[in-house]
Amino acid sequence: MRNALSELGWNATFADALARIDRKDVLSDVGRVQRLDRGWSTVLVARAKNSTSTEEVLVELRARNIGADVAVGDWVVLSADGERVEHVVPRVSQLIRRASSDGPKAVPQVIAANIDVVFLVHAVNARLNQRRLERELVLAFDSGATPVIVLTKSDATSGETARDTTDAISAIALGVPVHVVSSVTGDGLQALLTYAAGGETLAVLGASGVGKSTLVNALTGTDSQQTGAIRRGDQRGRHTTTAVDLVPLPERGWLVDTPGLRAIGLWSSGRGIERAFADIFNLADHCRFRDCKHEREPGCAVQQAIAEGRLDARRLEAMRRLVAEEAALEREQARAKRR
Ligand SMILES: Nc1nc2c(ncn2[C@@H]2O[C@H](COP(=O)(O)OP(=O)(O)O)[C@@H](O)[C@H]2O)c(=O)[nH]1
Ligand SMILES: [Mg+2]
Ligand SMILES: [Zn+2]
Repeated sequence: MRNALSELGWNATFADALARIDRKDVLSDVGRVQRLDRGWSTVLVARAKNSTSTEEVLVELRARNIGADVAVGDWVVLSADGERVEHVVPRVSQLIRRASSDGPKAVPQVIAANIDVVFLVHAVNARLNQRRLERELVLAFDSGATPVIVLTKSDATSGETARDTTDAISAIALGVPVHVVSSVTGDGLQALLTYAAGGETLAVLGASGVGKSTLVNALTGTDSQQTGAIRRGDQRGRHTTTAVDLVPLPERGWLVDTPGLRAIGLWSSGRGIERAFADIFNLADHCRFRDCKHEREPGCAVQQAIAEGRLDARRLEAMRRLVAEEAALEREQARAKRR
């Protein structure tokens, strides 16, 4: 068996980041956060299988998060007594959103950390919520993870509908792979597992009811996530995911299920919008004026594409709203920093 920590996703990048942390206590454990509840982390650490063997296994420890800002997927250093999370190793990626989209104060919520690939999950048998997909793509591109679009419930619609939806998405989400799968028949699942073939960590993101938990269970071959399917004698029904959890995949790699997020408020602003709207940015390269606002300027390639039916005006409008939201957030964050 390979080194247990490297099977968990530990690599030279994290080791370098850890080496730069000023640690007084060198004897403390390094582990990965599997689950959070209230002020506690469940942390996976490597231990010798027994006193005579060099083989390692992963074991769960529980530690307090006092003062530490921890997310599922984080690499952490525990205090010598193993009771507290002492340090969080700098993340290579983080899925982060604005915690409340209606409150006046901007507070970030890290949904998951150190994710390599994020599955943006939509149900193919329902009308595509394009505005939501756009937001998810911005969040994913800004996170540092690689987005992949997963259309679930292929068994509940025709192949033709699935192809039309795939084509429509591919035309706007440039360079983002689209997979059509069914967690019921197992169709397409093997292709999703290849994203974790090198030991990567995957996350699923999507609205409630699109089939995230059913997908996680099908991929992991377990029943770790409660799903919305109503069981006999258990009428709790839909919207049942509460905990975020780092779950092992059958061969290699890890998977994080996230609760269904009703709102996806933007938080970090990097080049996410530019990448999620690459089709519009490509058009804008051909506008006559470099600072074209794509309103009434002559020689505007964006307006021309709308006039010719090659670009949906609502998509341009959606991009403008996200740009405005990000600008407002930046002002808010700057104000908070000055305070
Ligand atoms: N037909 C079909 N139903 C599915 C599939 N995946 C999930 N569902 C159903 O969709 C509902 C919501 O699934 P769930 O995994 O709880 O969604 P979540 O809220 O995104 O976690 C449940 O009734 C599932 O049984 C699928 O691939 N095919
Ligand atoms: Mg769920
Ligand atoms: Zn223009």
